[in-house]
Amino acid sequence: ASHLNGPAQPVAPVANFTASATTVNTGQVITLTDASTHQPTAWNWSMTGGSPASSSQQNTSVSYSVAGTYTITLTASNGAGSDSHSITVTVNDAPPSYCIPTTSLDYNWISRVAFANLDVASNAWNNGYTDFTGNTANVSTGSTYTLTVEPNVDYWSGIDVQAWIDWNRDGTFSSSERVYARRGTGPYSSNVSVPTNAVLGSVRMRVRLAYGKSPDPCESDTYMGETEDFLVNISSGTAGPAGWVGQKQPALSVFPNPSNGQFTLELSSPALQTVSVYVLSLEGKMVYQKSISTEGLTRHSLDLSHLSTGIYFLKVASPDRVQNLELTILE
Ligand SMILES: [Ca+2]
Ligand SMILES: [Ca+2]
Repeated sequence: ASHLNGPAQPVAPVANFTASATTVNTGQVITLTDASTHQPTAWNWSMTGGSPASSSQQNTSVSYSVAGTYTITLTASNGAGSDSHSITVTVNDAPPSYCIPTTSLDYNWISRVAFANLDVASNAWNNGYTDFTGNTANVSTGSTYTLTVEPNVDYWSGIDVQAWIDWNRDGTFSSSERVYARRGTGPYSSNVSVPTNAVLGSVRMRVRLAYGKSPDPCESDTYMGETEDFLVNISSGTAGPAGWVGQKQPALSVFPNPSNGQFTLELSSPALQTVSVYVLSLEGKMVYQKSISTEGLTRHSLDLSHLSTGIYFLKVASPDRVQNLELTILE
């Protein structure tokens, strides 16, 4: 047993690392710090889809230009062996920046905005502009929702209420994106239809009340009035089953379908939630199960290539309901 008193035997590393964030916007840098044990001498980072896509430094960083779900793997090695550790990161589209209009006088302001499930009351004029983008209306393409604006009015004549939704998410409110316009006394209420080609995810809605003129979404010289901004989360009305609008179930789609067993599941969820994903055979036997945390528009790979060809049933269960979709696996 003399070797017990000899030099320490080399031990293969146990790979580990920390990430500065696991949910980021496109372009945002994630710092990755090695935390492997047993003295690795080489590091190999796999960051497929990122910039850079790989690194051999001990510590590194990565960013992603396209929204999605990505895997980061560190393989740490020394003379005794190697080990790998992986994490998943979620990349969301960075929100565009918007012009901020100002207003000079505290007459005639917005006291309430309601749209779909959103309903925000505000007590007073707030230097002409209030950012309410912490409040989200959940809508679906192809559906119609009521937009209601309640004004607090000191001078009735010439009140002009307008609203825009940045349907194409390009950071500007174009005239074709004006969803509401009314001059005169209220009620200020109208139906807004969500275009079928609207960009999915979070976009901005701007509501503006002016006096004596039709407000531009950006101008800063309006006499009196107020502007309020909100978020509108747009889900695909064709992917989700009818009746999900305004509730918390994610809209889902799967592509390609049929496939050879490699599917991508796309979920659009208005709020953070955990859903259970099951795949059942025609006989009702569970052949796949996965738990997914989702918020906003996310994509997840479903690897069913180990299953034999045929038809399967995908079930996505949220706390409120179960949604079903047929999957076909081909050769
Ligand atoms: Ca207000
Ligand atoms: Ca736009």
